[in-house]
Amino acid sequence: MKAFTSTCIVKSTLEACHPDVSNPADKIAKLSQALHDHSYRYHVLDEPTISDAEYDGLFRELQELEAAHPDLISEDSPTLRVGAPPLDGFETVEHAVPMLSLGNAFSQEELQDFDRRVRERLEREDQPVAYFAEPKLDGLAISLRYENGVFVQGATRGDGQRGENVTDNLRTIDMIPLRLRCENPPAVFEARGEVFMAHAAFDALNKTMIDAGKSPFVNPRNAAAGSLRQLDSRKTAERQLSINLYGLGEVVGMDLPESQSGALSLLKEWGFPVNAEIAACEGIDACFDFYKAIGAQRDKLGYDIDGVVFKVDAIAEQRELGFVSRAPRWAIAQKFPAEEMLTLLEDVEFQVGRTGALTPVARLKPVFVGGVTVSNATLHNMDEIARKDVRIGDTVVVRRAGDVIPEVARVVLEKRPDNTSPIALPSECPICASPVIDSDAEVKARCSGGLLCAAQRREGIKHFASRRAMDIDGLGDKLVEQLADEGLIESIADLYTLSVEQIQTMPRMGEKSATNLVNAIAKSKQTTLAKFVFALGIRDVGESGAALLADKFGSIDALKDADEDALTSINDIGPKAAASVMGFFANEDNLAIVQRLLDSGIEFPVSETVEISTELEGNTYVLTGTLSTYSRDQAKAKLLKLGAKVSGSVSKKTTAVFAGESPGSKVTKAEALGVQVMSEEELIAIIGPPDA
Ligand code: 9MJ
Repeated sequence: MKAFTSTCIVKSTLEACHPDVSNPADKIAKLSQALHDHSYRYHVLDEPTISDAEYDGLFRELQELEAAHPDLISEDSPTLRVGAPPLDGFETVEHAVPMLSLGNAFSQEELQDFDRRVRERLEREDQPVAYFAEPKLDGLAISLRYENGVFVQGATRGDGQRGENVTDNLRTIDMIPLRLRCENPPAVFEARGEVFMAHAAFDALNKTMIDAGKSPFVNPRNAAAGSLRQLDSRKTAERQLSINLYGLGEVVGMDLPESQSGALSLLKEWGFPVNAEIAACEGIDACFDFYKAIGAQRDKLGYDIDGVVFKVDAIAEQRELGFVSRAPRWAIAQKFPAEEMLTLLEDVEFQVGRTGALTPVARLKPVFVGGVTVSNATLHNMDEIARKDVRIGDTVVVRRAGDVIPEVARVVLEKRPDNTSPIALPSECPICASPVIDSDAEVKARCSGGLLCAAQRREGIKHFASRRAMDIDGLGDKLVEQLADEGLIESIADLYTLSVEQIQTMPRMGEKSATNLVNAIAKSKQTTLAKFVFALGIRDVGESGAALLADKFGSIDALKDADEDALTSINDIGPKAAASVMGFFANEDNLAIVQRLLDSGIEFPVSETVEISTELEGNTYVLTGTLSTYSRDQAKAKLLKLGAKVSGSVSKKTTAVFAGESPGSKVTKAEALGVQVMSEEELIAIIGPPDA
């Protein structure tokens, strides 16, 4: 417990801890309950009733009793907050319900666009939507899992599907209840929120770091991330981390609240800290007013926020709106304007990406902006350079918003000296000297070297190893660079020939880390066809495109032989992606690499190919209202797989409208146009029930 401010004592609580109980189990239970209560009063209600010293006294008493009776230490004992012995690494845990990311709005217009999309989808064009507003905390998203009311697991967001198990570390955060404050806890309850570090804690931590001769953290967000990701949770316990909860994950054994505001009330009632600066906003104008009001108070909050999150309040409406990619359609983060600083543009170099695209990068006189020191910033492409009229030697405005890559926003022309020089696109690749192609059809110029170009190969290897591709644990960008610098790998296929002895020869690589890497590479051989296709890095084929290709063709052999008709028969695979797939497999070097990968033992379960239904091919459907067995996105995906098109609006070309509950104006329009309207039962008769 940290820094109590009140010294007022509630006698009944202390007496409750010192009753005439000779039974140690009862005494431990009573002391634990009293410590849980005081922690809740201090952190959630902000109404402490005992002093620091008194709390410490109770805590020590419990520690002594537990030391004498280790078999009586409960899973949610307050003494576990001091940390546990160090771990070798964090386990990965799967989120039962994915953790979402948020779409961003950077202007009032973008916020209004969001609102318009929401109203259109909800078919209530003329009625304001009830939103709920929350400050956007700038920390790390986490999920806390309670089973039968007891905190059992805490995880980072990771990629949204899987995160790191940081339970021991989270347990050290006093603000997190180790037990839900409710009578009949549900079987499973996941609370989601943000771990962050308040300014006071950040300043104190940096002072100790500097006093100890260590480099300080650059901003509170990095300090929070560094503290939460300590393998020794006793170190985390020494850091003053804060947490606020703002959502729910998996919940089993109870009815969900009907609104976001209801979810936050429930979280607060059950002992979780919830941000105080939250508000119901009727309509988007009220949201923008809230955004301005919070922006004005931003410096006085005592912790970093980088914007405001607006969420459609009614959970039924959230369900109706669904998701796009990993972001909900029912929420948006309105960001505060990016931080900007002036500095000198000293030089420009060209970076070569995985597909050969050349990106001009400004080398800058280092400048502190948006919480970090920036010495490189993207200039995007030659058109942007021309549009902004950037020259070497200019004073430029550098912008960095949140996590995004720093960019040169504009030139300060008034400060332009006489001796600036223009930025020219090189005619040869700076890495492999192959000719650079600058076609009008594309924004970016490209190196024509393909796999001959070391930069393209390196970027391809980084992509191949990344989490959503082959997921080679521990093989990050830096290590790929190092392996390539040492000449140990030239292509993705070389990864599977690496030995412990070879890796060990590299600087800062012991036998243990080399063995771990070789094991991780071997482990990646068990994968799925979708991930493998994505990992190959075929141009214009992203993660969902790769999944569709894997579904349709079922094997690399079938995909290799696919012609344009077969490829473009998949909804969402257009002629450009089809040409890229065919181009990739027409290249002998690529074929040789794929063969080497397969020969090294990469395996995926052979999936059944999904036939395109002739029944639905050429049909266009519209989904409206709330379906009870499917979400609209799931129904759409299934229709797409079966060859149908799915549209957002009804026209004479619409084959049929599938109407769930409260369908609204699309049904009226269909009837007016003589388009068939079908029920959810009829939909299921055509596409079958949802996959298990
Ligand atoms: C933050 N960072 O404060 C969400 N968040 O909701 C709040 N983040 C969120 N909500 C859904 N208040 C996904 C992320």
